[in-house]
Amino acid sequence: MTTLPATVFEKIIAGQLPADIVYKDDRVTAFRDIHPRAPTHILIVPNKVIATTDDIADGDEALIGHLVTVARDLARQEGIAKNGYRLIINCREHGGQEVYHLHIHLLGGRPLGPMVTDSPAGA
Ligand code: DGP
Repeated sequence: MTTLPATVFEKIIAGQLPADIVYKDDRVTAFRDIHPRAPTHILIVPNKVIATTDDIADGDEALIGHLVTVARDLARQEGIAKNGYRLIINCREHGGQEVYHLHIHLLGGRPLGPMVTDSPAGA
């Protein structure tokens, strides 16, 4: 069995790497993104390791729902719920995933523009 190296998010959850943590409970940790793309840019991550959305098990349904309700509550707390915001989960290479520990990006505080940048290759 191969043991994958711990990601930076595992280290943040374990308290081994500093981060601006805005919420934590026994299932979920949320902290501000180190390279914010919007006035509010928070990452909501499960405390247990799930590498990508493709690695979510059927038994994780309640946990994934919890990630979303935490995102909803943080959006209200940040004062961005009324104007709206965006939740993003990137998966693997084509999704642009950099850190292989499942996370939801909560982005808001300004108009966020088109969902995906158009490219000549098209959709
Ligand atoms: P993604 O591309 O979806 O895997 O996004 C990963 C995000 O994680 C990216 O926006 C930058 C953020 N990030 C990477 N390393 C760190 C870190 O050490 N601390 C914090 N707070 N965020 C990080």
